[in-house]
Formats: sequence, C-alpha cells, structure tokens
Amino acid sequence: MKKHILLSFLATALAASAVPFTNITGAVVDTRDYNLTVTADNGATDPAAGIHTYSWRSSVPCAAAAETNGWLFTGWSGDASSDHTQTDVLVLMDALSKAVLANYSDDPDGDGLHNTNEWAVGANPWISDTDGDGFDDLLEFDHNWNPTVSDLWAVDYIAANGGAFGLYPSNAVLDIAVGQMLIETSGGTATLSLQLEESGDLVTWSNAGPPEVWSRPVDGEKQFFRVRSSK
Ligand SMILES: [Ca+2]
Ligand SMILES: [Ca+2]
Ligand SMILES: [Ca+2]
Repeated sequence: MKKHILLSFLATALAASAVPFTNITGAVVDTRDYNLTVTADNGATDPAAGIHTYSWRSSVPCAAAAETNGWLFTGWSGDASSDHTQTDVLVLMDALSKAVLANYSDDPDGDGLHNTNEWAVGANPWISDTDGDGFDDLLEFDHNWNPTVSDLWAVDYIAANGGAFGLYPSNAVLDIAVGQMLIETSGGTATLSLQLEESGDLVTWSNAGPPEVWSRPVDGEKQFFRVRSSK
C-alpha cells in the first residue's frame, strides 16, 4: 500500500469527509487503496491482468502487447481508451476503483479469416479484401487463390465471354422476349408489333383491326426499349 502526501491547505476539507486520513505535523497522508483492475483475456499487458494498488492521483502507465499468439490488440476500453495504433495509455488514479480492458481480436477485419491464416498467405489482417479485387480474403483463402494479387482479370474475361458462362448481353435478352412482347431485333432494327384484340366474354378473342408496328434502329451493344400507355 502506497501513501500520498497532500498539500497542507487541503487538510481541512479532507478531514471533514470522514475517510481514513492521518495528520502528521501539518501534512495529510491518504491511507486508502486506489485499485486498478486490468483485464486482458487474449493478450499480454503490463501491469499484468489483475488488481493493482496505487497511490492517490498517480498516473499509471499501462502497456499492451500488439500481438499475442495470433491475437491482435485492437484498443483499450473502460477507464482508458485508444485504438489499435496506440498500445500504451496512462490511467489517472483519481477514483478509488478503476478498470481497464485490453481488447484483442483474432479477426480484426471481420472477414472470417483468422490472423494466423491471414499471415500464412500474406494477407492483411486489418483489411477484409487485401488486394481490393472484390473477392474477400476468406473466399480467396478457401479457394487457394492469392489474396495479395488482384483477380479482376477473371471478371473482365467472363464479361467479355459471357456466352461461355451462360450469361447473355441485354440485346440477347430482348430476343428471348420476342414470343411474349412481339419485339424482334434483326439487322440492327428492333420491331415492336402490337395487336389490339376484342372479346365479348373474356374467353374468345379476335383481332380488332391490323397490328400497329414500330421499328427503331438498335445502336451499339446495349440498348433498352419499353412500352407504356399514353393514357
Ligand atoms: Ca481476418
Ligand atoms: Ca484480411
Ligand atoms: Ca481480394
């Protein structure tokens, strides 16, 4: 138990608070315990996890190891705070009881790939998609890809060869709709044919005059048409 000497001008006020102070020839000694509880479930700290006693208003330096057995320090919480870039903090013992928690994570980027596996393949444990190609590190790891080298070339290849992968450009989709929409694309021209029908019983239908036909040129690889009622 450490003791702290207060300035004599505080003696009157502190004596009135009925706490265990001892008056020694004009000075006041604070005999209380000021406990700091340190918690660190997955990493090393100094002072170590546990309860430690300090003197009144002392500043206690707390240090956390940046990495312990695959767990990365992500920051302090409780009566101290910091992010993972700062591993040391000072805790001012101005209350009888204080508590600090050193937080660690085995997957700080939340991509599902634990730090040890991130390091094993050279990925960044703080970034979910190390090479920025849109495939996160876990997916690349699970498929034995390299999470540090972009695979965007594969995306570009599939986009350029969609037919080989069962994908179709929008003009091909337009062709598929011919049977239902009466839209044809041929020789760079899209033709829409609308037939007005009439019925007296909603069962039997017959043509109400000739169809209306519109034709428009199709420019480029991608072009969209739609039909809406004018009233
Ligand atoms: Ca991770
Ligand atoms: Ca990562
Ligand atoms: Ca990636």
